[in-house]
Amino acid sequence: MAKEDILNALADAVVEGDDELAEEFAQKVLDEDLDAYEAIVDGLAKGMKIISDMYEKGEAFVPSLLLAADAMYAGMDILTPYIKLDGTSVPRNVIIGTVEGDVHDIGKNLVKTMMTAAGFNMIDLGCDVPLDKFAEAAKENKATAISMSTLMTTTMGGMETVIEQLQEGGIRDSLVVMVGGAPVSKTFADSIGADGTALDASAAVETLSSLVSELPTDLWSDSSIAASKMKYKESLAQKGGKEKIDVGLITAEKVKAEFDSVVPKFTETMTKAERFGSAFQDKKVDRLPVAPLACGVSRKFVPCSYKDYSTSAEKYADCVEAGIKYFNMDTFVGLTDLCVDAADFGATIRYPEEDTPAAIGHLEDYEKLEIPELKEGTRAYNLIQGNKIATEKAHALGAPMTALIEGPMVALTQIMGATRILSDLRTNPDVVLKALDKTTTYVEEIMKGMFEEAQPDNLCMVTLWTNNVILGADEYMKSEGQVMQNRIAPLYKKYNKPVVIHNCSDAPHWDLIDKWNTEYYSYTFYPDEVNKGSKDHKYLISTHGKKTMFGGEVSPIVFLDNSPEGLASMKANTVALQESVLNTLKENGMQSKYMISTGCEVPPGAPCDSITAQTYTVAEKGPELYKKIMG
Ligand code: B1M
Repeated sequence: MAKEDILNALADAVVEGDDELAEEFAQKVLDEDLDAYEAIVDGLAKGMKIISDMYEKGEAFVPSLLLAADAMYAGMDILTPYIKLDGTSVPRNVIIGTVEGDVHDIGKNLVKTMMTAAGFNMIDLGCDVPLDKFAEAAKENKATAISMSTLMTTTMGGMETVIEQLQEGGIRDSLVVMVGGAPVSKTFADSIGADGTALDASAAVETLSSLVSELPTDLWSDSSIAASKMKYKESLAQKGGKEKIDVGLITAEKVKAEFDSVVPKFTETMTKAERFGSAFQDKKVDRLPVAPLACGVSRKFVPCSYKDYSTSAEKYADCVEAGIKYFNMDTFVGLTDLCVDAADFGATIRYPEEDTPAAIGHLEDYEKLEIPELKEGTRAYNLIQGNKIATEKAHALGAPMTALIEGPMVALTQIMGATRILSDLRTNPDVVLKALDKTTTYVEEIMKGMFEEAQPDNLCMVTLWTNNVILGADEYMKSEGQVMQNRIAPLYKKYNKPVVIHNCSDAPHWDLIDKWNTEYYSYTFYPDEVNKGSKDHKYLISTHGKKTMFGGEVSPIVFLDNSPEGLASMKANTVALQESVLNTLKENGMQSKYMISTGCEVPPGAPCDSITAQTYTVAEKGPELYKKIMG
């Protein structure tokens, strides 16, 4: 077989995600005495680049990438021992991980795969990595680079801390630091003193390779480290200490004091329930309803920790009450965290004080998954009780309550790990579907508990994976889509309740909204993902608006900025969004079917006055805008 044919076969094996074929042709490389390194770069890694480019164009989905990575690793295991070193080359160790507080690891795993393909020796610390572990591992392995990912704005600050720790230890100049993940921009990377960032996994490798090629040698010598330490001390002396304050608690006090001093704060002609109910039916209202998902932020009025908010029924209900009152929300969407079902299935959950709880210690065996009994002591039981009290409190304030639970697929990925589920969905679908059947049964139990016991006005289901960024429509319909269609949506109907869906991600499969007769759909709009199917209110109202009430669109990230400019821009954007929504409703012969909200939970560390910049602006300017546009 010609060399070109073998290299192409290796690339094809990776694109197809066929690990047996990758092993077979890797063996052929050795049998034919071809160069192992060339086979990795021009065969296996080339295949990985092809599938990665297809993903970026929306032509392939995450499961294909994960299987391609498995095939690439299978081929590399055979070839790597035969790479001929020139005697001078040293292994280029790269420490990789997702920073503390963040459990998103799909993107990090893809970056790792591409870096491995480029010849770097990756030392993977996993996700939710304690910050000091990065410097520790770098020192231990005399690393060439550190690659840090985060998907959440709440954890971005951790990257700066790692860089400070590297400086303190005198090893910052010994290596390249790259940071990345959806919220990381070039400006952010520069501001924290990172060497570079990149938009996707392929670009990350190119940037890393170029940065590493510029690194001088002898960076790990004692003298170099001592000089680096000295430099850091000098720069610290120049900067002065950095003050870190919790703006959240301080602004909560401010909002409360202001609110309590001028009760009633707003003169409104409709109660919250009347406004929300009318908008739901597209009837005339005094203004559009508003309800950002600011659950973790609302706890600052109580105040209580995020753990209390998400595990104590009473505290949860107190936070709901405070959120409706002080933020003037027209309903409270009770997102506690996405690990409630997972905890009851036995997954270990971490409850950081200032962050959203996260599932860790995923369960190993599908066979061991047992449907929990919904009884006192389970998190789901607690959530039902919490929503029962919260509904009473919300009603006392004239507001409807919207409880929230995670859907069957979110639960399953929390229990077993997302990377694993998404791969197994292709290679072992029956096992995944059986497990999905179990999480669905538990979700159904919780739904019944909510409808019969807690009786909130609405129950919102999180279907995170209804998403073109992760799964194609066909694959989705063969997994969660199927159970949503055949079991979950009918259960809503059985209890005569509206189907309310929260997607929490961009580019969903919009036609599913109709399939499930969805009556409220909460979405996020990402302007950068328009080519993958992310849509804004103009599209959604004109295509699905008559049947479905929409809300969301505003990125939760913008709430982190409570500088005077940040607050001013939030107010201006809120006015602009209302104007645009109202005009779109009017153009489509509608009156009010839309809620101003956020596409996902506002980071729990956000200051309260960034929330009121939205909610109070709607209350203050909404009536005037509504009159002007709708008459
Ligand atoms: Co969550 N989540 N999530 N989530 N989730 C996001 C990130 C979010 C943007 C959704 C939204 O707002 N609409 C939002 C963050 C908002 C914010 O910034 N504040 C969010 C939230 C809020 C949360 C929770 C807090 C929800 C809750 O409980 N209230 C919770 C977090 C818990 C925690 O971490 N403490 C949570 C949980 C989860 C799941 C567990 C259910 C699941 C993660 C599963 C897993 O990874 N193991 C999940 C998912 C899947 C998402 C979305 C839908 C998709 C993320 C993803 O995997 N994308 C996401 C919305 C979205 O982005 N569409 C969302 C695909 C992946 C291939 O892309 O990771 O961006 P990405 O990686 C890319 C690039 O970024 C780049 O290359 C990669 C490949 O091309 N890149 C680098 C990555 N690292 C790089 C490093 C580099 C360079 C480039 O240099 C070093």
